[in-house]
Amino acid sequence: MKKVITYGTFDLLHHGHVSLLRRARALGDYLIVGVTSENFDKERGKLNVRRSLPERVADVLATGLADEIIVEEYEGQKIDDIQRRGVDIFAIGSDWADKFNYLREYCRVVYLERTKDISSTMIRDATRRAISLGIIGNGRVADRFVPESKYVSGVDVTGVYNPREESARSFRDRHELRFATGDLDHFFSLVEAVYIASPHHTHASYTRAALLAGKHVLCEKPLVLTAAEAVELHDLAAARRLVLLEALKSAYCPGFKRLVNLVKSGAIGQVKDISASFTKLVEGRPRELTDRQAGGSITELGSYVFLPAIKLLGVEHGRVTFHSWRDGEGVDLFTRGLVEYPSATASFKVGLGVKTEGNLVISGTKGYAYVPAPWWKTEFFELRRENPGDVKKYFYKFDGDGLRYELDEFVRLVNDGERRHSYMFSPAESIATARLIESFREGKNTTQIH
Ligand code: C2G
Repeated sequence: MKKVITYGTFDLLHHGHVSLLRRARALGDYLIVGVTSENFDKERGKLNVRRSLPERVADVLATGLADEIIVEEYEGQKIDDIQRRGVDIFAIGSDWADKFNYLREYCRVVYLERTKDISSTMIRDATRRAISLGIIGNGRVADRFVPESKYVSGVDVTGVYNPREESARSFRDRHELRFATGDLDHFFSLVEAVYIASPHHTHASYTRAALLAGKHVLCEKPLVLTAAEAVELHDLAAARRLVLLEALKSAYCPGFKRLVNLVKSGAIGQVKDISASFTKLVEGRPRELTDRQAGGSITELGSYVFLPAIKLLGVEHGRVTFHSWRDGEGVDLFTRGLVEYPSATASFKVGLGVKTEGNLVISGTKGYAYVPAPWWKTEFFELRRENPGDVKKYFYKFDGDGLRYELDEFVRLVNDGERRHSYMFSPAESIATARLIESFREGKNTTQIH
C-alpha cells in the first residue's frame, strides 16, 4: 500500500484545497492529511485563521478524500510523521516549491500545481470587509504599527490624524495611507476604529472623543493617568457597545499568556512574590524626559511591570510604596516600588536613566518562574524547582515588534459583536494599572533618592 501525506491549515475549505487533496490521494492508495493546530499556526505567524481546528478537521473529513486525519502541532513534526507512519510520498502545493526538499531523505516529495485565483485569504477578504482604522498621533510607535498591521487580516490602516497636518501628511506618504488630516471630526467621519498613539496626556481626551463619535478604540499604554478617567472611559465604551482596548503588547503575546496560565494552574505552587524590571536608557531629550505632564519611568514603563502582579495576584491590593530618583524638573529617571497583597508582594524597577537586568521572577511555594530579559517580549521562560536539574523550558514566538498580537485581539473583539472585553487585559486590569500610575503621580508613599 502506497501512503501519501499532505499538510495544511485548510481554512474556509475551497476548491483549491479539494483539488490538491484529490491529486494527492491519486498519487497512492492511502491519504493522511495533517491539519495545523491553532497554536502551530500562531507560531508560524499565521494569525488570521477563521475556523477552529475541529471545524477544519470536519471540513477535510467531509471531502471524503482523507483516509486519516492527524493534527500538526510543532515544527519538525513532518519528519516524525513520515518515519513513524511509513509514508511513501509527501505532497504539497507548488506555493511551497523547494521548501520541503529536506524531506527527500525520508520519502518522495511531490509539489502539485496550486490552483490559481483562489485562496483562503481571498475568501476571508470577500466575506468580511476589512475594518478601516485610523491612527491618531504619528510618533515612533505608530511607525512600527503600520508594518505590523499587515500581518493581521481584517483591518486596513487607512489614514492618520495629527493637529500638525504636515507631520500627518509625511506619515501618510511614508506608509502609503489614503488620507492625512488635521481635522479631528473629518478624521472620525472616515474611519470605523482608531489607534491612539499620541503623547500620554492626550490619550484620555482622544479616547473620549473617539468613543463619543462611535469609534472602537485601541489606545497605546498607558490608557490614562488616573483611575477615575479609566473607569469613565471603560464605562463609556460599555454603554455604547464599543471596544476599548489598552495596547499593552506583553499582555497579548503568546509566551506571556502561557506563562500566566501555567502559573495560575499551580505550576509553581502558590505565588508569594513577583519581581519585574524594565529599564530603557534614552538618549538626548526625547518625549519620555521632556513631557513635564506625563513623562518619566512610571508612565512610560510602569504598565509593563505592573502587569504580572495584576494578572497573577489580582486587581485589589494593599499599600504601594515607591523609591524614586527624579531629575531637576521632577521627571522620574528611576523608580523602584512594592505592591503589597494580603498573601504576596510584587516589587518592580523601572528606569529611563538607570540600567538594570530586565527580567521577571515569579516565586512560588513549589518553585519559581524565570523569564530572562526582555521578559515583556516573552519568547522563553523556565520553571525551576529546588532540584537544579528539575527545569522545564518553554519557547514561544514573538514576531516583529509584537504589536500584531494586540491588534489581532482588537480586530477579533470588533468583529465579535458580543464579546467586547478581552480576557487578556480586561477593563478591570486596565483600571488597576491606571490606579497604580496615579498613586505614584500623587506622590503618596514615595521616598526620594538623590
Ligand atoms: N492550495 C492549493 N491551491 C490553492 C490554495 C491552497 O493547491 N489555491 C494548497 C496549498 O498549496 C497546500 C494546501 O492547499 O498544499 C493547504 O493550504 P493552506 O491551507 O494554505 O495551508 P498551508 O499554510 O499551505 O500549510 O504545515 C503546513 C503546511 O506546510 C502548509
